[in-house]
Amino acid sequence: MTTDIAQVKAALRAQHIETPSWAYGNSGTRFKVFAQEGVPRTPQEKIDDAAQVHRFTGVAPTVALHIPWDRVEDYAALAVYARDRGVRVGAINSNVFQDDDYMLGSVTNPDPAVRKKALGHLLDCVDIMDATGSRDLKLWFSDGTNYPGQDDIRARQDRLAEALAAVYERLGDDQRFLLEYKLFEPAFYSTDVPDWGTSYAHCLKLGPKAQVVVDTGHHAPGTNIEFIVAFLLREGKLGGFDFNSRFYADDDLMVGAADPFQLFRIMHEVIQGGGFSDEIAFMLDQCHNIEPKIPGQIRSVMNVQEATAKALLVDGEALRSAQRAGDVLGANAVFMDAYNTDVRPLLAELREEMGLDPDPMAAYARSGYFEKIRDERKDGQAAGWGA
Ligand code: LRH
Ligand code: MN
Repeated sequence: MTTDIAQVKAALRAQHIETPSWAYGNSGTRFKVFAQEGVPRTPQEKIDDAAQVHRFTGVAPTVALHIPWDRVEDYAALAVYARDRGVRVGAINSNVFQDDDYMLGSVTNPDPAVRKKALGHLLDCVDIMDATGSRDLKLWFSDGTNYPGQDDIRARQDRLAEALAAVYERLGDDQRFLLEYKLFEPAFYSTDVPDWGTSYAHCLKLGPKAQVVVDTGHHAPGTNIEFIVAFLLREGKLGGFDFNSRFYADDDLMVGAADPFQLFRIMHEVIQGGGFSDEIAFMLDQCHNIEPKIPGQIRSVMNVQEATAKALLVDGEALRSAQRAGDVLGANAVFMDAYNTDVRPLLAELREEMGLDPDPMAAYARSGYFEKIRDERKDGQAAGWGA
């Protein structure tokens, strides 16, 4: 049975990809941060740039904030500022990885005073969600150790569980937290939330407002990420994605750039698992260290659209009947036919039907927006990963 293109277009039109405020600021590695022209200096200017990505793609209506990188006096006013530019404030990202006190950990630190301080920040982030109307609090902990024996692995899990329970308690009925895991870095011996299983176990104990977020750059090489996605969806515990791609470690490159086939396989499991809904937050978490920021985000959104369109074109009936028949090559062929389909004409057509330019990259380049911000943002401190 051929796939209903109208249905595919309807799904793509309803897609919602969240861009991260920090992708518009300067970023780099421990070796160097290459500053770029026209980089935003304030959370408001980051929102202006995020609004451009939505203007040209039509599917990026929210922007995630990171606290304190996006600290403002009045978060409700910031939410209005965003709405006036056609976007909304999305997930609030906590940051307990840059303060001197967190050298030996934040919520897992041996020192109860440091744990109290870290928890205080997490609870402040929920206050911010109340002001911005955000549903999601994204929790990533850099907590871990560098040498065996440095601290008690079990005791650190007790401390983590205590903090998560306190945050869970504070969440409103329509709010949830997404617990992110990461194999390593900045800790190089043990990380307190190193893998999906640890995040899943903590979230399961707490309840429905605690979900797992899958950052596609946070796994050991060779990990079958789509298996994790399928499993968490089946458990009703997949809260969202931090999309990016990597060749080696947490490279935070453009999603789909390093491994477009993996992104397709992930989106296939999302669709198979009924995850193509607002219950799953599709967020980008990237750093454009050497490429222009706004075009980098537009290209990334297009990469997610292309992988999603290909996954929506999988002939489900043919696939299931080949699978039931044990027809290994047949099933794989159905899968690869969708992946090898050039969906760019379909997406260009869809953009035109949405009243958008079929080529968002060219349209942005022609818009003169970059030249405008380059001239406007000459003075002042460009935003980056510093508070
Ligand atoms: C950690 C991480 C986390 C964010 C940070 C910007 O590596 O993926 O999601 O807080 O990047
Ligand atoms: Mn992330």
